[in-house]
Amino acid sequence: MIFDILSLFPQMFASPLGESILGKAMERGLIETRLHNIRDFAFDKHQMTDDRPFGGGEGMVMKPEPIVEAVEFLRKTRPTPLVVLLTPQGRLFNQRIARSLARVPRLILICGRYEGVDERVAEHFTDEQLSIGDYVLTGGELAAMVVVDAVSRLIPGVLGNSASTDEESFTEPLLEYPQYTRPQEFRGYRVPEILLSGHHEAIKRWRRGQALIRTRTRRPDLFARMTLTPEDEELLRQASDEWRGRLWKESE
Ligand code: 9D3
Repeated sequence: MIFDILSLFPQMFASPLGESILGKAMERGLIETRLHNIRDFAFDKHQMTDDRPFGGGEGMVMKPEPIVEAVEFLRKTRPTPLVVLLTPQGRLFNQRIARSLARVPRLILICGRYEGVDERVAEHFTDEQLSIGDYVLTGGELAAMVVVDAVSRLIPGVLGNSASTDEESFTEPLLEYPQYTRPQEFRGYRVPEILLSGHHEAIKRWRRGQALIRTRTRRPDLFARMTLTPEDEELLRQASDEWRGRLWKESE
């Protein structure tokens, strides 16, 4: 999988993509990131990449020529890339989109800066526009890194072998249960007794109950999409009772 990243700040990508899992995947040739400075495709005397908005208004807009020059240069080489623009106006990136992008052999990720990119780039020279969420970033770079990370871990071999990413696509929209490790008591806070019991079936049920109750309280949007079994209903009741008991004890 090849990621061609177009940015005015390609150095921003060095460390996040060079470390840890993605760094290893890069060394092993499973993924490749090619960083391109948009300024290198600005062929006027001052290598201008931005200009004032037509119609007036605050800030600057990225000029279309350098970005389109870069895209057309990269499009000439195989495999033919899918062109993605990172923009607050894009489709909301999610795991389903990550899975579909992981099947493409090559992506061009265009990172905007300032107030954004000339609309003609978005409209006529890209295949897809993506946003990573409803908050304001200073540019598309961090959003591109999120996409590279989420897509790369779906490439076979990138995560070693352990937890299969195929499985993820079939699992429920459920938050995970809480995890604990040693020590058994940390600053007076104990690990839930059930996890030390060695009773594997009971532990499994407790974890399911925890996952269900956290999803209901923290992510009602996900919870609404679930179909609960009668056992789930019972586990939820037990988990809520336990939770109420804990609140009660604390207020005593
Ligand atoms: C404060 C500037 N805003 C005008 C009132 C518009 C604006 C322009 C450019 C807001 C953010 C940006 C830079 N952001 C991105 O390029 C971006 C982004 C984001 O900000 N949030 C979530 N996903 C993305 S993808 C690209």
